[in-house]
Amino acid sequence: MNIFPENATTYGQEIDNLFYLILTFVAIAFVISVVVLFYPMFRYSEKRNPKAQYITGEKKSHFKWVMYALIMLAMSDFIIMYAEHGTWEKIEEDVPTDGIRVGITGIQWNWVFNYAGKDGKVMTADDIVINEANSELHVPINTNIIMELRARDVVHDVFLPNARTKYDVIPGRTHVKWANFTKVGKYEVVCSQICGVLHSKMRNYIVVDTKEDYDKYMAALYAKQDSANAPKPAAPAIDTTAKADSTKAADKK
Ligand SMILES: [Cu+2]
Repeated sequence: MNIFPENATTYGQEIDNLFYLILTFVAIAFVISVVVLFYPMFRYSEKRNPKAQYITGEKKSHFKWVMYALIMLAMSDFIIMYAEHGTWEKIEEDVPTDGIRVGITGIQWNWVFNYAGKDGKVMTADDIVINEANSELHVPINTNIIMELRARDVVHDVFLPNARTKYDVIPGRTHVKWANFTKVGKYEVVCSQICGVLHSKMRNYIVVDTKEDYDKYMAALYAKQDSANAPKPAAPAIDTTAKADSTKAADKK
């Protein structure tokens, strides 16, 4: 049985397992609560107990039941914390350094994607910026994708259901998250904090390509950027050349 969207990352299954662990504890707590609530209604009905009892809870025999509940609650919390700390560390603290860095910025109302430019760094002047409705962020398969998450105007929430990744993005802060996709496909990037009237339009995609397809896609993007930036035959271009020549001439002397 799988009640979740398809998992497409290396750590997604760990998150699902944690969900089921917590669900198990909650289900047990629910059953116990329902029994504790309804059983006394029958056991101590007016017919069987015409005179109501007044219990202060001070006697040990009464107080122990409070302690049992407290111990069970604390134990389940500790077991969950013990089970999840490795996953938390892996996802939140040990962010890989090797991989591809991308920028994902929430604006009213779109997700803006930044690919590194020729300098290999994101969020610099030479980035390739995709700011279109329902746009796609292409990433290669089996590679660490390091995502710099930001918000420009209000609080948004990056949600990648298929990567089991979700994070509130707050203007002025950068948070780094990562994912390593194991399946080729097209996966949603949505906003899950109501951020204004067109919040529901914040639906973009991460497209996981094979490495060859990704290289082809990026080559085309860079070529497009190059042609857009190509110097037009105008005065400034000639000026730059003249300057470079004079510097060379100075070096020779
Ligand atoms: Cu939003």
